[in-house]
Amino acid sequence: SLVLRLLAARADALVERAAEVTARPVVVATALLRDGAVLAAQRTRPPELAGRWELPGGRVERGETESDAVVRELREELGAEVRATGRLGTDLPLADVLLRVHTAELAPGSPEPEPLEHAALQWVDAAGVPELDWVPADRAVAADLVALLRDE
Ligand code: 9L3
Ligand code: MG
Repeated sequence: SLVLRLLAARADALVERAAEVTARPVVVATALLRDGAVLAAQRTRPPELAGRWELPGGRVERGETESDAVVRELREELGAEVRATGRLGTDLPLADVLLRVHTAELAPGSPEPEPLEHAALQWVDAAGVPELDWVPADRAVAADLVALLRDE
């Protein structure tokens, strides 16, 4: 019937769309949590994002799991040793990448995070999250982040 054909066409379009979204390189952003606060990092580049705050992270490399990338990126950017503990919110398709938010905690004995690649770092609690000048992509998970911090 016409209805079934229309539904089949719609299903095909959705499958195609899913393939397109998953084909983008994944960037992991990490909500590093401690004592009811999350670590925010101030970007230095590009000019339109410099000065605004993000959840630290970066591109997942070939042969790496997302958890591997969380651990490696935070080691590179913060000099800290972390454990990936879960996921937060929904995937955010950006212009050329898919941003996926993970949660993490500092490993016992980890050095204190340092801004090795950022302008500054700050621990932000649930009340502070909505106030911060997040980069647009990370602003999208602010509500989920507040809910998570209030639960902790
Ligand atoms: N990005 C957005 N929010 C984040 C991170 C870590 C990354 N929390 C975006 C910015 C760029 C892309 O992902 O469009 C790649 O990130 P980077 O390599 O410029 O840090
Ligand atoms: Mg990065």
